[in-house]
Amino acid sequence: MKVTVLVGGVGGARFLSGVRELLGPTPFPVAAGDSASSNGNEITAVVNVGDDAWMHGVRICPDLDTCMYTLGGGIDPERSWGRADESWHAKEELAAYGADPDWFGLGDRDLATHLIRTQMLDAGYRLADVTAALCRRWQPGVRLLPATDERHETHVVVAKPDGSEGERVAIHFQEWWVKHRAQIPTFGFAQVGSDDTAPAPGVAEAIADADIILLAPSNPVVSIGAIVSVPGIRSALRTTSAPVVGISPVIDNRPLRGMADECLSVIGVESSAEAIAAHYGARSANGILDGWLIAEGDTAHVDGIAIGTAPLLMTDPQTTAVMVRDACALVGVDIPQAAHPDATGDAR
Ligand code: FO1
Repeated sequence: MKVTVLVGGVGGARFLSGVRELLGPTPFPVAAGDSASSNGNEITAVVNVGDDAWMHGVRICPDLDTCMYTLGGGIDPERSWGRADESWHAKEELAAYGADPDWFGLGDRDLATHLIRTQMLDAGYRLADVTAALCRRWQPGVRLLPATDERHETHVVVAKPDGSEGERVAIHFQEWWVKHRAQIPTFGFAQVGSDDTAPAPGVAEAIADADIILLAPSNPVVSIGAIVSVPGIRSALRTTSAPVVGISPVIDNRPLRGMADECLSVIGVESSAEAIAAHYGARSANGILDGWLIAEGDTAHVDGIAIGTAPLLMTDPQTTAVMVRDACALVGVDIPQAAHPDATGDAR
């Protein structure tokens, strides 16, 4: 079974843990033509790179690192980003020199990841190869692919802080998210990067050859939206023979984490299971969804999209695995119980 998952940061990483729990780890490295894991399953995550930023001379890839650390056992469990047992000496020293930015949590252990990545990028390696090299250490048990190797950053159009009425400026997503907590007047999002942005090697194939494609319950705008905005990815989703199923990022029509509601309101989409599904659209109507799994108690009716309900709290990989099975079943893809030796029994 080949499963391809579009993921952002925290929610995406948790969801991936459930996919791995259900299907079993994908051996590393998965090169084209490699035999998949012992039970024939292969999980590929197409990860958002819109959050990526140059800071203090190093390239930071928050969503790739959050997935790698979460699945590799190095994530800080409280923050859900960055490394466990972290220290902040480099950050403090940079601040003592007045180096900007001083608002971003650059951890000492995390810094090693950014230094390795920056050195490899400088040596001419593609981001996909850098990610594979970093994963040799972390062994996430799924293949992590950046949506694109190119710069494709999310920038945010906001009111100019000290500008006159109506003046606007674009700031990097991280500044909007971390420094301002999205609490400043915001007018839109734009992807900034190279003109020849294309899906990273392996992404188009992972979408075309999949048995099923899952959209993790990540931020529909700055995570899933940023991935789908990579030229070629939306058309790949619309033409693949695999069914595409999304998992709603809201419960009781409220996002669980992050600031999905702020992002959705900026683009004029209500933070409801139905509005988000309509925003993604049915594949039969120029959109990208065949199925949409929503929280029990929420409702959604969108022509052309099969709606299912399930408990959507990702409390642990075993619980999330049940949710993943439900999402697959929604479009007739039945994951056999024995898909993975210690796959969860059907609790319900
Ligand atoms: N999120 C924060 O809210 N504050 C931070 O200081 C912060 C630092 C940081 C450093 C490395 C990294 O990989 C992620 C980091 N994040 C931080 C999360 C980051 O902003 C993500 O882009 C968002 O969580 C959205 O996925």
